Amino acid sequence: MKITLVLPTYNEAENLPKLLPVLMALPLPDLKVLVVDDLSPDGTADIAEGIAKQHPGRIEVLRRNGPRGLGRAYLFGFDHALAGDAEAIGQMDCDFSHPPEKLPELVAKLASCDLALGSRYIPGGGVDKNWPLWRKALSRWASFYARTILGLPVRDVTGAFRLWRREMLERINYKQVVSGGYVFLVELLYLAKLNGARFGEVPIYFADRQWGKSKMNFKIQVEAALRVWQVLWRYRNGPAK
Ligand SMILES: Nc1nc2c(ncn2[C@@H]2O[C@H](COP(=O)(O)OP(=O)(O)OP(=O)(O)O)[C@@H](O)[C@H]2O)c(=O)[nH]1
Ligand SMILES: [Mg+2]
Repeated sequence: MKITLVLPTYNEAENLPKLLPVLMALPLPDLKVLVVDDLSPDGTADIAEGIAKQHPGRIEVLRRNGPRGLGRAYLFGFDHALAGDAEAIGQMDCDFSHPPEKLPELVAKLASCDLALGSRYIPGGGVDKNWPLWRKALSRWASFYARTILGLPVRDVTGAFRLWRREMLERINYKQVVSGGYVFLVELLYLAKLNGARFGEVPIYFADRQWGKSKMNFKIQVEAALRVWQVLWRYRNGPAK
């Protein structure tokens, strides 16, 4: 299966040179990686270009120079991936929180679903053992809360380790997604549900980033939770086709 993995990066100069070789060594010969960098001041994009030269045709680097943002970077990457020949499009963080060795399991899962998710909250999954209790509780609560409000049939709704069948990603008309941050991820799932997606989940252990700076905090998560209601309201008359 031809897979294009969209890898958004912002200041990942430490992680990217470790992650790309691991991805290239997976037993997925038709895997391509699309690095979508938002002009990281630490030179992530240049580093990516250097590594890309060692893997001709398998790594591409896109430099965005609009306003930065994870959601926007994904939408840009999706456009590019769909313009190519990918049969499946992946999403993944670049900081090893999403175990790259689990990607083949997502690929296998996609045989029986339209969207395969790396999931922290099904048996066999988990979150970093060093997370403080408040963060564990908040993350679990956020997933429970969002999935209840939106009726999502999955356990982990804010994770970004995902693999889409091309047809499903095309069908959801993702250009209508307006949320940023974690809610961007929730909104994508909701659109998939409204479009009749079959979901699959693969357990993952989510480890905290070891290198590079964290942008997580309490405020970001609470704000995200409130915005779930906006998502529900936005599609009250159904999604745009
Ligand atoms: N292109 C792009 N990528 C981003 C941006 N913000 C974050 N990223 C990338 O998106 C992925 C997830 O971001 P993280 O900073 O790891 O977010 P998080 O996992 O919620 O929090 P920490 O790991 O604790 O920092 C990483 O690969 C980041 O490099 C952005 O504005 N633009
Ligand atoms: Mg992270």
